[in-house]
Parts: sequence; C-alpha cells; structure tokens
Amino acid sequence: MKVNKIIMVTAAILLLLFSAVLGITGCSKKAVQPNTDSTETEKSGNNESAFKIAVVVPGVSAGSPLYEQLVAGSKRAVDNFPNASMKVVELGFNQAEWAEKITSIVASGMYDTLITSNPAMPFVCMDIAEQFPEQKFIFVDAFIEGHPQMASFLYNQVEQSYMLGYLAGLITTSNMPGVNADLKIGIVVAQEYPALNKMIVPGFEKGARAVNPGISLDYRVVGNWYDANKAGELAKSMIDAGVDVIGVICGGAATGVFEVCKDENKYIMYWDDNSYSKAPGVIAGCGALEQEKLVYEVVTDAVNGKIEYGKGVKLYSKNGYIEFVDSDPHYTDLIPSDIQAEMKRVLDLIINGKLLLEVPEL
Ligand code: RBF
Repeated sequence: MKVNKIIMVTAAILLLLFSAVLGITGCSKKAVQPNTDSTETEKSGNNESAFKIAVVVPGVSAGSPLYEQLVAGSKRAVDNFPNASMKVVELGFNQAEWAEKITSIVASGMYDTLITSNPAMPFVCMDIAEQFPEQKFIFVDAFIEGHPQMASFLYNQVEQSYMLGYLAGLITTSNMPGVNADLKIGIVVAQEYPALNKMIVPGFEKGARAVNPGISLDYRVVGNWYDANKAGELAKSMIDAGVDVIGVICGGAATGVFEVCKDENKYIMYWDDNSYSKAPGVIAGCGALEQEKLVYEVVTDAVNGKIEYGKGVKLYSKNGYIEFVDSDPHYTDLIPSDIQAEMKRVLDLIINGKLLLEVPEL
C-alpha cells in the first residue's frame, strides 16, 4: 500500500513537471502571440525567447519617406506582438561604413531577421550573409532571388516614374504660369544605381515623351543624399537652361530644389509619398509607394514565420502598392482640370494593365 502511494505521488509530480515543461515550450522562440492592446504592452526586449528584428536604415530617416515608412511600418507590426521587439539602426550617409556596421549588428547574433530598404542592400549584405549563414535578411525596394537567407520585395518603379513623367510632359507643354516653350524637363538624382538607370530615369523620360516626343531630359547628379545647396545650384542651372519641371530623387537634398523652384515659379515631381505640403504650389505631382503597408505586412509575416526566404516579389500598381496622388487639394487646386483628366485617363490605363510597363532585368 505504502509503496503504491509513493508511486502515485511520484507519478503526479512527474506529470506536473511534464506539463510545466510543455507550458514553457508553448511560448518558446517562434510562438509569438498577437497583442490586442499594443499601447499597454510591456516589450520583452531582454527576454531570451523574444523575436527580435533589426530595422536598418541605410542613410537617415528624416527627409527620406521610404525610410520613415520602413521604421513606421516595422513599429506598427512589432507593437502587435507582446514578445517581439525591434531595434532601429541608422547607417548614416557614409556608404563605405555600411557593410561594417551591418556586420556588427549581425555578429551580435541577437536578431532573428534584419529588414532594410534600397536596391543596393542585397549586394551590400551578400558577403555578410555568407559569413553568418543563420542570419535572415528582408529587403524592400530591392530585388534578389534564389538566396536562401534573403527575401525581397521590388516596386515597379517604371510605373511610378512613367506617371510622374507623363504629368511633367503635360505641364511643360501647357500654358501654366512659369512654363516656357522649350519642352525641357529635368531630374536631379543623388547618385547612380541600376534601379535608377534602368527603371526610374527611363520611365520618367518615356512618360514625358508619350505626351510629346520632342521633350528632352536634363539629368544632373548631386553625389550624395543630403547636400541641399548643391541640389539647389543644379536646379538653378537647369532652370536657366530652360527646364520648367524637375523630378527629385535625392532624399533630404531635395529641399534645395524646393527653394529654387519656389523662387523661379517652376514645378517639381516627387517620388515615394504624398509630400505636396512640403512645397505647396511647387510640388505639382507626387507618386506614392505603399512602403508602410508593405513593411507592416512583411514584418508581421516574419514574426509569424511566414516569410519565404529565397523568393523575390515584384509589386505593381495593380497590386495597390504604387500610386499617383491625385486626390490631394494641393494637386487638384494647382493643376488645370484638362490636365487632371488626361492624367486620370493614363493612370487608369496603367492600373488596369492596358498600358504595360514591365520591370526590366536589374
Ligand atoms: N532614397 C532616399 O530618399 N534617401 C536616401 O538616403 C536614399 N539612399 C539611397 C542609397 C542607395 C545606395 C540607393 C541605391 C538608393 C537610395 N535611395 C534613397 C533611393 C531609394 O531607394 C529609391 O530608389 C528612391 O527613393 C525612389 O523610390
């Protein structure tokens, strides 16, 4: 009897221990629960079992909408999970230091995945991935396919750029205030890279020339993403040469172009988000990429273990990730209604796939 009792008590203790262990493994590393009350959540940043993501900004966030959205989308996603946390690292403008800075983030071994944004980043991370074969990387606004540690999401920048080029063409051929008869548009870029040379500039030019094949493009390079004075000087010299609409792909340096175009009564085409209010009456057209939404979805998938590494995804306007912002009063008040109607006609053609703008090999 006594022996039986001892056996029963031992069995009960073992059962309790076993269910305790099951309980612990039930919330181990990847079993992350969505948080329904994100503002009140105590983040488990120091908890060994948490899902951790490094949000790497290749530059600085301020003044670069895609980077601001990268951080905002990641935060909104991570806030939904009580045992997920993120760390934002800004790499700064010295690109020669980027690989070293990313290496030290990865070498810490702390992050389940790293997310970053721009078309150069898969290549900046290639050697680092080889050195750390356990590390996973997610790239948005970039394309890489077939690498088992990497997932990527590329916007069709030909579509966004064609939309802005088409409006630039309609403006430079119009009689809007400040517009001359020269049929010249321009673009101020920070630096050259394949997505710029193969999608953005050709798309912009193609859009403008669809309005009038006689339109020419004045192309200038700042040399970095922050020098607003230099960007302003380039804009001034373009305007002196007859340009009346300028596209800006130069991050924070674009503010220099805003000032000059305001003084000279010229117009700006802006990529990436609704930025009309940054220079009302001067920024005449904004493209928009739904980067905040994309990053929110992708980081949510990463926490849930649903990212398909090795895959490269291409996003088109028909998927809802690329738009032209034509509902903002800054646009509808500034642009004559016949130009708005013509823009709408072409936007519909692109979104409905009747005007095909393919993504080239990068
Ligand atoms: N875009 C920005 O707005 N700010 C930046 O600091 C910035 N840095 C970039 C650095 C590199 C190496 C590359 C390839 C692109 C960079 N971009 C930056 C451009 C961005 O990824 C995108 O191409 C444009 O904003 C057009 O959507």
